[in-house]
Amino acid sequence: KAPFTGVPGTDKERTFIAIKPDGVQRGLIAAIIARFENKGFKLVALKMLWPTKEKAESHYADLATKPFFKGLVAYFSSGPIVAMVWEGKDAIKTGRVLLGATNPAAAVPGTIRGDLAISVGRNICHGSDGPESAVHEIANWFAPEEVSDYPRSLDEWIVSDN
Ligand code: IDP
Ligand code: MG
Repeated sequence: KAPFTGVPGTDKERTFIAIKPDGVQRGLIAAIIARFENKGFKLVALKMLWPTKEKAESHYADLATKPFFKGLVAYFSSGPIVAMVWEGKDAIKTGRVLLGATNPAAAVPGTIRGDLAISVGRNICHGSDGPESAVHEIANWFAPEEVSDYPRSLDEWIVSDN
């Protein structure tokens, strides 16, 4: 059985994806989930929660020295978010591709931010940027029993290298 944070580099790679408070307020939950679901990734955990300032700070700990950190923590804890774990081959890297560039002004059309957002301070979604942050973020927001390890009969129609 895979550790609940996933196994990077395998079909069990897992990434933490969140719909930020602005994405929830704007009614974009279903639209954002659909991008990941339609792509073929497997949803293994999902919940709505209102982040405390402390949890937002630990989530973004690596950005603590940035000038925008205080505002970022206020933004991320300003309302409920939808926290998710998505699984699949290259889920971390490809998840970032689906989100688009951090600044929506630079995000290409076809990406979530490129299609649905304008401003870097209101870019509607979050995705882990590498294997270490995926492990840290999944463990920051989820308990092991909240992540479901399950087979999908469709998997052989979604993943093959030959
Ligand atoms: P990412 O979300 O694409 O991984 P990071 O550099 O990790 O981008 O930054 C985390 C979040 O901080 C961004 O998604 C965005 O909401 C916010 N942010 C990043 N840069 C700026 C900035 O220059 N001004 C305001 N907010 C920023
Ligand atoms: Mg980041």
